[in-house]
Amino acid sequence: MSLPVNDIRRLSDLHPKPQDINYQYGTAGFRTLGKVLDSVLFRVGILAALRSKKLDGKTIGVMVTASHNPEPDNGVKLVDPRGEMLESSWESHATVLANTPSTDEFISALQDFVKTTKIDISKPARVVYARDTRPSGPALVAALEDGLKAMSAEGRNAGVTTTPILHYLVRTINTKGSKESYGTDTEEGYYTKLSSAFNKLMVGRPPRPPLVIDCANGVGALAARVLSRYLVNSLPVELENTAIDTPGALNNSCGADFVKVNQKLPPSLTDLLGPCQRGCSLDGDADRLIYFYLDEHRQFHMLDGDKITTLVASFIVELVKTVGLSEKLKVGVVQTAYANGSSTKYLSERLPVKCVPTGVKHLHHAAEQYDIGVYFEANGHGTVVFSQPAQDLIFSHQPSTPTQLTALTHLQNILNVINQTVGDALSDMLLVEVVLAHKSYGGAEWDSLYTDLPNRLVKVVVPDRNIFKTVDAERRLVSPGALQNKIDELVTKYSEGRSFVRPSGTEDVVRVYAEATTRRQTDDLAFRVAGLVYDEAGGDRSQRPKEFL
Ligand code: G16
Repeated sequence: MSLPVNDIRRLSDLHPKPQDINYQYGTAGFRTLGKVLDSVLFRVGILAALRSKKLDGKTIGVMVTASHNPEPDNGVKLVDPRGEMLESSWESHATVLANTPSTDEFISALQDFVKTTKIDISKPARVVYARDTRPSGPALVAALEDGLKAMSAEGRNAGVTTTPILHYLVRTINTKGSKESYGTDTEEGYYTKLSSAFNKLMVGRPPRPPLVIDCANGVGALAARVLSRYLVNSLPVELENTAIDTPGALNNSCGADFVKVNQKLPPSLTDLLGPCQRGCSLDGDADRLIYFYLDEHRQFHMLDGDKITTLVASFIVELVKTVGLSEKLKVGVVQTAYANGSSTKYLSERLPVKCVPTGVKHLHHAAEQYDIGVYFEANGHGTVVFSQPAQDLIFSHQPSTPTQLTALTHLQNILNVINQTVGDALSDMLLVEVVLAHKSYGGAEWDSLYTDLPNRLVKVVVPDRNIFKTVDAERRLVSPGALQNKIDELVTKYSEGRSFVRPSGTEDVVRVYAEATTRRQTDDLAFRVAGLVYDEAGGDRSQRPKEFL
């Protein structure tokens, strides 16, 4: 059987590739202005069908979202059968196919691809897809559906939902009826699984003040509203920034990325959050989570992905120890270069810690090397993964004392609160709330586990970010030229100074990270490095941002 070339040609002509754009499957799939993604979505539909055929008809996921990016952006990423990110070797195929200039060249590239990758076209193709609330979403989904139609793939439209729910659906569809079943393959199955485990974990815990959830005016607002109905007495919540139909509101002065980058409260929450009340921000597709609280002086404190790692990993280690399984279940942590130096120091003194390049796919795979792997990027994107033997042990172990039995039951319920497929803001929020309730912590107690070094993230717009090449888990630059030496020299002048530079995989910018012992020194270091980056990349002198030193 060969490719349905006539159908592909007919439909591909309806989705021509713009001549002047070079697409790239980056950190989290294709991501750029929504209005130039039509041909990409059509081609991704075909690629998803081929991926399914290659994997013997397993269901592949497609999520249409640009997550934390501004509203005019959109994007698309593929999800592999266990709910994890697309296998990295296929990313370059995706880039090649997205960039073939004409329908004829696209078809010929597809034929080569099918041959070299040995795809059996006679196999079935199954794809489940969803989108976030962006205005460009419906047209892009229609283009994706044309791609599926061209391949006669079986498509399941999961509608408007969060990225983590789409990942959950992929895993549950593919494990249905097997002994590795991950739950019921519906949204209701997702809410029921998470909330029933959460509700059990909260039995007997004292009532807590309401949690304010900043929904970034995105799809998380819909999901948080549904979830809250399942949490009637266990977690009172107040949903804010829920304007999903207001043009321009998505991620605008709100959401996890806004809070992390600006290190301040979304202005819309200023009058809402009381002293010592905790709140959290989701991002545009609800796969990132950042917590915060105001102290008694109404001073803002942020609790980011590093703080979540510390809280969650310490609690899991404690439970494993109480159950008596410390020798059999090794807990480890995965971070990226963005992790605050203080968090890495705190964690490394207690647990194995690995550093990998940015991107959940890298963290997820590294975390799978542990029995229990806790991974969070500082930006609040992460989860906990349990190996299959670890899960089997947790559900078959026979405890010897009532204390062990209680801890084991908690561990089992925690496993069900966690969405192991990918970072999930709502699941992570429930997990954090469980730990806070069990430890009787408020924001201040949690925050006091270690003190963050002041840090600063700066975006630098350059003519071509692709000239920036990194090594050593993105901690060092090898290109352009002598830039790394200049950064090294600068960093030595700051107490506990650290800085690195890397091209973003989701935005057309270069990112600069810096930390040092004081806020003033940190900002000075960050803006000096940003200035070096701007000049080295040939940025226009007349447009040079005035804060760059
Ligand atoms: C995506 C990835 C994250 C990554 C982030 C920023 O998040 O899934 O792993 O940290 O982009 O990546 P970069 O610095 O390369 O732009 P999201 O929430 O936007 O999907």
